[in-house]
Amino acid sequence: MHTKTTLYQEILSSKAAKKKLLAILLDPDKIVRGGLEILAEKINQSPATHLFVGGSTMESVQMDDLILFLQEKIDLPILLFPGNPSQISDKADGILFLSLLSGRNPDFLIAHQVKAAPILKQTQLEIISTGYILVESGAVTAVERVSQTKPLPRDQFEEVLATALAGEMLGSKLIYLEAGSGAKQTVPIEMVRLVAGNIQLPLIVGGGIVSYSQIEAMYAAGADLVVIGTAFENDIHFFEKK
Ligand code: 1GP
Repeated sequence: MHTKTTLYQEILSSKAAKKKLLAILLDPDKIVRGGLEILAEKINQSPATHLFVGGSTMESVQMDDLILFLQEKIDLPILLFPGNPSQISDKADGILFLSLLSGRNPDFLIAHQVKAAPILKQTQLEIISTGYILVESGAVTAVERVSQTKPLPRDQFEEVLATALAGEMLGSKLIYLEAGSGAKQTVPIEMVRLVAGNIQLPLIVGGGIVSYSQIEAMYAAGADLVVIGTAFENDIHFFEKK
């Protein structure tokens, strides 16, 4: 178990030291139980610095079992990346406490958070407030479907930056630019550059990133942490193919 309150400090220190971070996102719905041992082995061999765990329909009881297994096998901080409050597990190290700032659905802006707060209060999880910004990526993604919100258009750079700035001013600790899991197109590189250059907060970028060159391009544009979900899900050897 990683020590409480240090995860965010570690992210800040990494940013200050220009050490780039990489999270593997595991969607519990898509994990094949029989494949967990090999999955853990591949994660351990990968350059990942964090594990994000989250999905759209997962029940917390299964989440507990999965996280306990991962804690035992993998020495990386585990952060929940929840689709809804039922996915909270106190077995993880922390939680990205998301507010979907790009949308105008109050459920995902504040109502789920109100429901989650008393539950989180009972846990030891490190809570990391995250301004979550969905950017259009060519097709309807699960985030759009589940949240019933529209992503921000991919040519509206100023709107995306204004949203990120609002998140920073509201007190988010991280900004997450999201194209959506399995997105056809990533968040535009120039949009990442604009946002990274105008906020102080660590910037997470994810969605549709399927190659090392894209990861490097996101880092070069100013992303502090890149998230890889689908590419690793589809190919467990992804990180061996640098
Ligand atoms: C989704 O940003 C993450 O929330 C990761 O997306 O599955 O496309 O890598 P991918």
